[in-house]
Amino acid sequence: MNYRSDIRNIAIIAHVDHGKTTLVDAMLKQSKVFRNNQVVGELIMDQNALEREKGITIMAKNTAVVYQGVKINIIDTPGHADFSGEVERVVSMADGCLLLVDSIEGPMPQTKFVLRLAMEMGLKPIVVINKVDRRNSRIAEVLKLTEDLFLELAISADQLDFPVLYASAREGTAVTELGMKGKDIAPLLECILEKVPPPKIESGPFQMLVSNLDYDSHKGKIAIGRIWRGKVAPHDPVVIVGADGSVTHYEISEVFTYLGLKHLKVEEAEAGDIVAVTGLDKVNIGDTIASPEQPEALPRIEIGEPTVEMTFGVNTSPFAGREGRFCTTRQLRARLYKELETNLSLRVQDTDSPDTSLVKGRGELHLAILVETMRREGYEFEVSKPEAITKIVDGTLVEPVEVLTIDTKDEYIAVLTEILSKRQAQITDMRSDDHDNVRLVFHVPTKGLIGFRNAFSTATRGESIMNATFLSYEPYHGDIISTRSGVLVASEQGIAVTYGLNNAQGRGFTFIEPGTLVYEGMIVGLNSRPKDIAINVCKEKKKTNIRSSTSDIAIKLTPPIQLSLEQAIGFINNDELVEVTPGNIRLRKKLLTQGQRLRNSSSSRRSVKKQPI
Ligand SMILES: Nc1nc2c(ncn2[C@@H]2O[C@H](COP(=O)(O)OP(=O)(O)OP(=O)(O)O)[C@@H](O)[C@H]2O)c(=O)[nH]1
Ligand SMILES: [Mg+2]
Repeated sequence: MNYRSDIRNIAIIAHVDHGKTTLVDAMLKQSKVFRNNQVVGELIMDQNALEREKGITIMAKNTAVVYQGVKINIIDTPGHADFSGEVERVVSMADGCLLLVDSIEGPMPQTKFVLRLAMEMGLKPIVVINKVDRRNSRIAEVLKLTEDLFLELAISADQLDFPVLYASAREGTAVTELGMKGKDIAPLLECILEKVPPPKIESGPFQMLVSNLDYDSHKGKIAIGRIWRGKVAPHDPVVIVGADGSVTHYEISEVFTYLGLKHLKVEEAEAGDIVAVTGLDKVNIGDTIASPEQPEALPRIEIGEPTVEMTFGVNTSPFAGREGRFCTTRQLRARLYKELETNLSLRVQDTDSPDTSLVKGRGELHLAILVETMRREGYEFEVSKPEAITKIVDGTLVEPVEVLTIDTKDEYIAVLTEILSKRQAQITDMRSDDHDNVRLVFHVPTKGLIGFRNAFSTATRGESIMNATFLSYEPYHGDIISTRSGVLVASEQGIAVTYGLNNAQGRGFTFIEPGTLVYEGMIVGLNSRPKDIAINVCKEKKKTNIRSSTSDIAIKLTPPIQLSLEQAIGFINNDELVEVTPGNIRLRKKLLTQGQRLRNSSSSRRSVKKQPI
């Protein structure tokens, strides 16, 4: 077995927001891959529009820097638990990893998830305690907790012997000893060269595993992955070994390697490197591309199962087809099935209705990002309330359960425990510090977390942080009775006016501005009582000839609550839908007229002997 000393392949893994992408910025800047006057900004790798808006990484991405003549291929991964499939997809390209841990937050549930994954893949981790510049950092304690995590997760003894660096990714510095003054990120790059094993290379005919796909309007599909054996050059004949073992013959068009943000066209690439190749229009993630001389498949990538599902259907609202470019069943289905090519932890299933598909993902955010992406591409459709996916194991109904970690203040403990107990959560840990900060840990069924984020932000006035990570499947704990009050439903189609909305505000909160087009059955607000009520928000004040002393006083409306897409998805109940178009997000009842809803509720009352309390 040979090694390539001129390459290192590393993945950067961590809990959400611990600074992975910022650390990549620091490495890119230090290695001078940019022109001196080039404005590159922050979070350079988060190039997708939604990533930039949300300030989170959604897709794993490759880049590379050269340090002391050695090329370091870097894979930046997302830290949010909903995008864990992305981490699972790409870690097999690496030989080592940087495990980042925030110097205040310490190891979090997702830190454990990604470290376990790295250990299982046999990667050698380098621990980077990040954000050491932050006031209140508790570095020694965080290091101790990280060591405990290693003890818990290590598979072999040598995994316990890991180097530790202390970094401020934002300032672009890293040091090997606590207390040293950092001046640049070089100590980290040196540590990577020294501690990450150089890639092993097998001699023999070409073989690479496809870990990612990209598209280019000129080049077509781009397959990205690591070469495990042999060499590849433009015009080489190759075969693709598919999931079913099928072998298809192709010719490589072009070969690229990474440097900074660029793809470099090369004449040849060798085992150990991470490359992008074009010319293979039928390739999928997980396939092996190999020389026809020895077409052996590499083990396919294993991805965890989805935990949450919702329906995506053709828009059936009275406003259907007005705003979207792609509105038909065929277009919607084709788009969803196309998504499966790159979004590995997603599943799409046909339903009894030809207009509706069932889409399964790793969490509400995973699905919401897909909804938002499609909306921006011009799709128009409707989605249902997300539901946790249950299954039968050995004759028992089981459901997904998650670990929920909340960082909050003492004053919110009571309200949070109350909200969460209705959602079947059980507290498993509670730790406070001397400054009224407290960390609460719960085990909660996934179904109890749906829509929880809205309630959580309101209850803690946006001052707390929550994170949830899949724990295990457990026997079904029973249904949760809706915790939300009723809604205000428009009783007529038309344009909402101040007078009508003012009446609605007498009942609760409204979601729309005057001038908004509404249809019968559209949800326009939240009732303060448990039941839904129909209300005519288009109703004008009756004109009279008598001038009253108050008639000239303008009505002052309370500003409406504007729900974001994620909030809207978390808000709706089972008998409601979110209508998504490029221009609008509307909430609606599934049954639009009051008559239909009344008939439905009386027939369902007849079929249930005892009403739930
Ligand atoms: N004070 C301080 N802030 C940092 C440091 N590194 C990152 N941050 C900040 O932490 C936030 C999150 O940084 P990111 O680099 O996006 O974190 P990430 O791990 O890539 O996040 P995800 O990809 O969404 O999981 C940003 O606001 C950064 O500016 C650091 O060393 N010190
Ligand atoms: Mg990131």
